[in-house]
Amino acid sequence: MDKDVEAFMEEIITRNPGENEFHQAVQEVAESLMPFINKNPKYKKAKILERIAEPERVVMFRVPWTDDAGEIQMNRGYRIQMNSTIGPYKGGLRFHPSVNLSILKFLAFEQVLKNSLTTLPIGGGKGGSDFNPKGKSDNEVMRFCQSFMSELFRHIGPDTDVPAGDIGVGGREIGYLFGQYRKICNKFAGILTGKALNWGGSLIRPEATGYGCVYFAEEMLKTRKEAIKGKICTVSGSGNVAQYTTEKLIQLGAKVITLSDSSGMIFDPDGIDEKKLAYVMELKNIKRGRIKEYSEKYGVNYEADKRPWHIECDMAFPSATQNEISKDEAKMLVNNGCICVAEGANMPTEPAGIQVFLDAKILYGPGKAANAGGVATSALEMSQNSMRLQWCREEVDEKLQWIMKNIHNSCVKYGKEGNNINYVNGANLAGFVKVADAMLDQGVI
Ligand code: NDP
Ligand code: 2IT
Repeated sequence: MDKDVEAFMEEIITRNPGENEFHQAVQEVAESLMPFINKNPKYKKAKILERIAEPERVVMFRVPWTDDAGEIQMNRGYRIQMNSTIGPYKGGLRFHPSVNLSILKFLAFEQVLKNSLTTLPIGGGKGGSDFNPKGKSDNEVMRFCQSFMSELFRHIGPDTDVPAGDIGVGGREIGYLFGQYRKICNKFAGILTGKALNWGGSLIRPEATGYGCVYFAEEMLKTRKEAIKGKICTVSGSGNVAQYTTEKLIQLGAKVITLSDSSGMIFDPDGIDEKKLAYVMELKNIKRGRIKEYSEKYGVNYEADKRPWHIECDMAFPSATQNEISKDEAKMLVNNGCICVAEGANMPTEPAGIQVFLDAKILYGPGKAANAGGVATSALEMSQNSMRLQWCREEVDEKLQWIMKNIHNSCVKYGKEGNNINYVNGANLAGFVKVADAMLDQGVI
């Protein structure tokens, strides 16, 4: 490891003991940025790297609620307000039993650079709870969300911090959270994104992360005179991002052959068509069932406790969670002829796996660039709320496509290395410069 990165990381590890995911995210960025910062002493002198790795504010709170049996349950809520230099804190809420400070700080840190890349005026934040929505009734989820918002409301606002969805938080949860905010604040305000269309939501927001990821992959392919049509694709996850990644890939003529959840994966060599995808959406979003049921309905293979990366493909779209592609799985993908990996999830590839992709010079689009379409469209939802207007589907989709092209251009500008584009360096540098310059402008605060 570079000596400056090593010294910097020692400090990060001492200040944030045990927060492995946070260390991982910061180290990747520090490795990209250190040579640039050393060449540009203004950033070094102002200690920008040290400052962006320290949240502006962390809120942690008790979330008590009563289950259907009348038993009192207790969870922990969080909101990490990481950086508001270029706009209000913006980023999702994750409800998953694994949620802790390390995971939310890594997500908030990534979010700052991602949001900067979108071209829109949004700062970075992330929040959530160790609440597990699986197996809970709608009423239990509602009571949990109401209790969560009964504290969160003090810390958010249309010009302060605007949360949205992430793992375990979709339209249902955003509805309950918004309702509680409206009741206790007596305000109808754009304090969350991912709202339903009939109360302030934006068209295309549910689709945006998946669609955006495919648009980004398309831009990457163009640099090698390739196209999506006819490509065999593996997708992991079967939630919001996986579903709309699959939908767009089908629309563009690709064949999606896998999906997964935390219990296992399905392999459908004939491809998941629109009808099968509609079944997945009903299964996951309404029945809240397991992906295994797909294999029973369509008579395809199900592998318990497996991820899809051993299946031969042209393109891979990790869309479930962090660290879901190991070094060995990355090697398997490359050896099987995969030419493009576009990350719908945040930090899905382990550092050693990223190195495999970079060494093989395949098209590797890191999450903070490839999945930025979701938060970008959230920012478009904020614009529509501010104007009290609603744009049509085509208008939002056009803006999303333009934004993904722009993010790709920024990655090319900052990541070009000879004939190759290093999208990791490109995204980290492009995201950093905008925030860093704004921090210089605004002084030591
Ligand atoms: P959902 O909750 O809708 O879906 C998550 C999917 O990933 C489910 O299939 C879930 O399986 C699976 N999954 C979750 N945790 C794990 C785990 N620990 N191991 C294996 N599988 C797991 O979430 P999203 O689709 O919204 O989010 C997926 C990823 O995309 C996350 O990394 C998120 O941060 C990222 N992202 C989301 C955006 C958005 O707009 N929603 C925007 C940008 C990035 P199961 O049902 O079994 O839990
Ligand atoms: O990781 C992400 O970018 C999200 N979960 C979306 C955040 C948002 O504010 O729309």
